Amino acid sequence: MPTILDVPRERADAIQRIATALTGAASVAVTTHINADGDAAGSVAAMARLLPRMGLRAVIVNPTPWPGLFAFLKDGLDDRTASGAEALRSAGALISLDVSDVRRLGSLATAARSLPGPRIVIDHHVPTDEPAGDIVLADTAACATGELLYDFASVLGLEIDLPIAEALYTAILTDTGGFRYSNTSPRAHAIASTLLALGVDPEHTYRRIYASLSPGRLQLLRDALDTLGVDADHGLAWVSVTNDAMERYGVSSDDLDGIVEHPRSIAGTRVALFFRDLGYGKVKVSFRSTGDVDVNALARQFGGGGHEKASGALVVGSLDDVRTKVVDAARAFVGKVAASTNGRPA
Ligand SMILES: [Mn+2]
Repeated sequence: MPTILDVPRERADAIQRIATALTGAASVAVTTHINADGDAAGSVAAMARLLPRMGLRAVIVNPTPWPGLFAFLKDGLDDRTASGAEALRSAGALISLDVSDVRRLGSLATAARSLPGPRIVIDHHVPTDEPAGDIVLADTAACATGELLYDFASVLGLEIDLPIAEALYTAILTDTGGFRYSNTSPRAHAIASTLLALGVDPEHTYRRIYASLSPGRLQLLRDALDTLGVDADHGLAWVSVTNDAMERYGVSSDDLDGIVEHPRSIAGTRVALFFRDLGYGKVKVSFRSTGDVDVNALARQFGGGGHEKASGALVVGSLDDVRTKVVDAARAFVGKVAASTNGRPA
């Protein structure tokens, strides 16, 4: 009898292709995008624990250091991130997780482009013109890359032990915004249910991820909220963080995760924006949609991208200039959405 946990045919076929490609690899480098979030870190940790169950050696080689918030997922894993591209080149195969574009591998992108061994991608973003590999399992219907890793284990008959279950639960929990966003599918809950049955402690996991804040993080949030801008007519809200704020409060870029949820939580917000001045003439912009606005298309106007409801872009300019430019573009963009009949800009 079919069940919700059955792996869709195209996914199962791609997983078999991946397993075949990995056969005989001396070691497998597992990587993800710069500034790994919970889905990225959870997926990398899960894959690094699943590969040995296939008789393969796994090394983690990320473009940026493992996020402190998710340190609990990495116990006992071999992290060669500090050796960078060199560690990548000495592996026989590469698996890029939660990455739709090779450029999201940051300092590892050049090495990743020219690896001789199989280059595999498992991802749930909107595909781009330069994926990080040629053997691809990609499905935007997956709530998180962690969902696709659950399918990977399931198709290949790999046992999910407690550390793997915790990694997958973290991936799904964080990418669905704590089971609140529209990607919270019946399947997301069904997988979470099996992970809880395997022993994941939901409250403990919640406290570790969402209730372990430093005072500095709240001080930084206070400063960010001080910059709140709202354009109620267009359903826009935004906040900004200056380049010295992280140092001033002794916080890391992990601590910026979730700040955009505050402007997003204002009634009537259709697009929330978060501007982070990187301090060298570039501003990182996060775009979040609450409903019918495709912010992936908006972010692409600035050379970025991601998902329809969550995207990002790196924009050259001062904080003030970038904010003005992006807010103006967002006004024009949501204006178009309101005027169209199908919820998408023409
Ligand atoms: Mn993801």
